Amino acid sequence: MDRIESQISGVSKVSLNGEWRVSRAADREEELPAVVPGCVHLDLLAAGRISDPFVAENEDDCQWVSREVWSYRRAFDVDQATLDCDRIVLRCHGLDTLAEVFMNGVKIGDANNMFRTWEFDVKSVLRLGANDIEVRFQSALLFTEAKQSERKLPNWSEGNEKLVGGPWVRKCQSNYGWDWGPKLVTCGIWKDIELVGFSFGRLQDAHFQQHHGADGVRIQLTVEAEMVTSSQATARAFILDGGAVVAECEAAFSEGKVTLSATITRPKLWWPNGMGEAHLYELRVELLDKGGFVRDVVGKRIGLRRLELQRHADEWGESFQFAANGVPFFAKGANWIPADALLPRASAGDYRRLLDDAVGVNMNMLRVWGGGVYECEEFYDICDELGICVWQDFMFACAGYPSFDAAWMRNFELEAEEQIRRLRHRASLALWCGNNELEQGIVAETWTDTAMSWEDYSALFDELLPSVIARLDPDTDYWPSSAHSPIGDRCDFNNPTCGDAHLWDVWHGRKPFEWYWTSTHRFCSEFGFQSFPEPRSVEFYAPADERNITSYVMEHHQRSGIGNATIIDYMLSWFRLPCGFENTLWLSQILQAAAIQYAVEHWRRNMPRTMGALYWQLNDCWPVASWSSIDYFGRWKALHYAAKRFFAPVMLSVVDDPKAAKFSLHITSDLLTECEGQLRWVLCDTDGREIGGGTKIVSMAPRCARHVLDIDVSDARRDVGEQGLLLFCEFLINGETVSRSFGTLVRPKHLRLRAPKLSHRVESCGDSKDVIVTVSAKRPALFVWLEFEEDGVRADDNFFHLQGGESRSIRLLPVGEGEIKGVGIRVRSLYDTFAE
Ligand code: BMA
Repeated sequence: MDRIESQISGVSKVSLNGEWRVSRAADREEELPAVVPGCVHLDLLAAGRISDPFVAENEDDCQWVSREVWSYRRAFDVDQATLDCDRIVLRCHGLDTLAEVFMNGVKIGDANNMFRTWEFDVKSVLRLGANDIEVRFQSALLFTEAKQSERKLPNWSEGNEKLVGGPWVRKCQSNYGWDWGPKLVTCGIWKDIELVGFSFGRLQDAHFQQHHGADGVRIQLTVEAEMVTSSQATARAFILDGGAVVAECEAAFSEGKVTLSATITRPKLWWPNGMGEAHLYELRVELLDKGGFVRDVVGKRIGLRRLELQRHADEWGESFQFAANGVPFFAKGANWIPADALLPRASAGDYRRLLDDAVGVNMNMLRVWGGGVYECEEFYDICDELGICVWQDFMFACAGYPSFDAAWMRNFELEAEEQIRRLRHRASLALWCGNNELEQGIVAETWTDTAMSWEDYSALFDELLPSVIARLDPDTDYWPSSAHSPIGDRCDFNNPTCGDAHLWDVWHGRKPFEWYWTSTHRFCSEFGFQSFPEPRSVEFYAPADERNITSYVMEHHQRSGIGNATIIDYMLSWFRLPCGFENTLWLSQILQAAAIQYAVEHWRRNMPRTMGALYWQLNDCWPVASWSSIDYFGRWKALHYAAKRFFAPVMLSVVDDPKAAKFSLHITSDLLTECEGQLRWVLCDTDGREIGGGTKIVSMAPRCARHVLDIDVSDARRDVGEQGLLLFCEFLINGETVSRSFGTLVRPKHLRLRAPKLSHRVESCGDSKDVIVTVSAKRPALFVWLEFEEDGVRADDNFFHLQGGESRSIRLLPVGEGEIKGVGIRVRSLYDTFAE
C-alpha cells in the first residue's frame, strides 16, 4: 500500500528497518539477530549475551560493550522501479554515532553525529535483486577517551558518575552516565533507515510562519524542493480544519524555492493546557509537475498562536514570562530527560503515557534538557495536542565543548539547522535554549581544567547558534543558557532580578526547605529533591538481601554522590525516623513532595514576580533513586500526586508563622476569568477535636495571587500546645472543592499524631469500569496513601490529609487498557511509617 501511494507521489521509499544481524567487527562469525531501529545493548540483551543492565549491578558487567566495534548488516532486495529512479539515496534518520556505511562492499559514507539525518547517494552501487548493507560503529568511548587524553575538556563529575570525554562527540551526553543515569555508551541505528528514490524531485522543507492581525492570521509558507529535472514544478498547500479546507494556495518554484501565502479569517487559536483548546490544523504541501500530478507530499499539524518570552523592565528588574496569544501565563512543569537509557526502547505508548501524566497534573510546560536528545516526532506531536509548551535546549550540558575545532563547529551547525527546520513549525515550541548550565561556572576568562573560555563559549552560543536561529526561525525566542542572567554580571547566573535560575540551595546546598521562601527569582527552571522509587520498583533491581538503602545495589542505583545521606538528613529534620526499608522508601517520597510543594506554592504566591516553576525532573531513564516524580516503570511518586494539587488552576496555600501563632491563607488563580468561591477552614487537635473554624467568600481576579485571610491561633495554641494543632482548609467554587491545604505550627515529626484508625471500602461505580475507594479516618491522618498490588492502577488523588471522622472517595484510574480489579489495596498514612 505504501509503495503504491509513494509511486503515485513520485518518491519511492523502501524501509530497511526490521531484522538485521549484529556482530563484533573483529569476529564476524558470531552474528546475532538485531532489530533496527535499536541499539547494541538491546540486541545483546535480547540474545542473552548481557544481563539486564537495569538490574542489580549488571551495568558494571556490560561495560565491555562500549569498547568494541560493532557491525550491523542485512540483505535487501531492490526492484527495477526503484533502480530506475534518477536519484536514489540511503536516508538514515539516526546513527548513534561514529559510523561507516558500506553497500555491496563499497563504502558510501561516514557519520559522526547522532542528532543529524545522514543521506548517502547510492544510485551507482545499488543492484537489481539482492543487495547488502553494513553499518560499522566505532567505539564512541574509546574515541572520546583518546580525545580527552590529548586535550582535557572540563566536565562535571567525570570519572565519578560519568565516563570520560562525552563533549567531544555529538551524542546523547547522558549515555556517559549522569547523577540519575547509568553509564551505557551504546551504539546502533537508532532511528528509521530507508532507501528513497525519485526522478522528478522531492520536497525538502516547508517553513510555516504566521502573522496575527485584525483580519485573521496570515500564513506564509516557504517551500523548498530538491529538483532532479529542470522541468517546471509548482507547490500547492492546503490548510484543513477537521478535514475541511480553510485555505489553499499555489505558486511555481523558482530555483527550488517558493513562498506561498494565505489568510485564515476566523482562526481557532492554539492555547497551552489550562488556557483553552490546543486547536490544531492540518497543513498539506504538495509538489506538482507541470501536468498537475502530485510528485511528493508532506503533512504537518500546525497551531495558530503567538507564543513568546516576554522580557521587559519592571519594578523588580526584568520580567521572564511566557505569553500565549498575548496573555502571560505562569509556566508549570518539569524537566524532561530521555525516556529510557536505551532510548530506542521507548515506545510511542511510553511517550503518550508520560505526557498524559504531565497534563494530568496541570502542567503546561516541559523543558527538554540539554544532556539528552532532541526528542522524536511523537513527543512533539503529543505536546502539540495536549498544549504542553516545550522549552527546547540544544544538546549541551554541564561541560566545556570544543568550539575551537572548526570541523566540530560545522558538524554542530548542520545539526542545529536540521533540528530547527524539523521543529520550528511546532505549536508547542516556546523557546530555543543554547545549553544546560554551562554559564554556571564552566566558563571563565581562559580555558582551564574546569572551564572553557568566554571567547570560545561566545563563538558558539552568542554568535553561531543565535545567527542560525535568526536565519531559520526568527519567530521563536532564543535564550543562550539555562540558567542565564541577561543583565549585569553574566557569571551571576542565578540573579534573582532577571533571567531564569537553577535553584539547588535546597538539596545540593543542603539549605532547609524554608530557603525556598526567600527566593524571588523570576523563573525557576530547575530545583529538585530526590526520593526512592516505591518498593515494587526497587524490588526489580534490588534482590531481597540488598534491601537496605546502604547496600551495594541500593547505592549503585543512586548516582548523586550525596544522595542517600541527603535524603536521610532532610528526612530526620522533618519526619520521625521511619521503621524499616519500605517505610523509608515511601517516606522519602513524602519528603520529596513536601519539598517541592514548599517551593512551588511560594513561587505561585509570588506571581507575577516569579512566572515559572519547572522542577527537576519529570521522569527516569532506568530504575533509580532520583529527583523524578514518575519512576521508570511509570509509577507516580508522591510528588506527582502533589504536583496535581500545587499546579491546580486555582490553588489555596498556607503560610505558617509559628512565632506569631498565625496561619496566612493565600489563593493563586491562573484562570483567565474572574472567579468567586468559599473558603472554609477547620482548626482541630491531633485527636480530631474541632477547636475552631470559619468560612469566607473570596473573589479572585483573573491570573492573580493574593493573601486572603489570617487565622490567629494563639488561643488554640495555649489550649492544646503547638504540637497538637492542625489546620485543614479548602476552597470551593460552585460547591466543589478546587483546592485543599493544610498547616501546622511544628514540623510533622513533632506533631502528637495518634493512630488514625484508617479503613477503606472498595466499590464499583455503576456500569462504568471505574472503581471508587472510600477511605475513612477516625482521627486526623496525614499523607494517607493507597498502595496497589495490581499494576496498571492509579488513584485520582493520593498522599492526602484526612480530618478525624472524615471519609474521602478516591477514584481509581486504569493506566493503559487494563481493567481495574480493585484488589490488594493497602491504605496507610504518615503515622504507620514510624509507629510499630
Ligand atoms: C541539574 C541538571 C542535571 C542534574 C541535576 C541534579 O542542574 O541540569 O545536570 O542531573 O541538576 O543534580
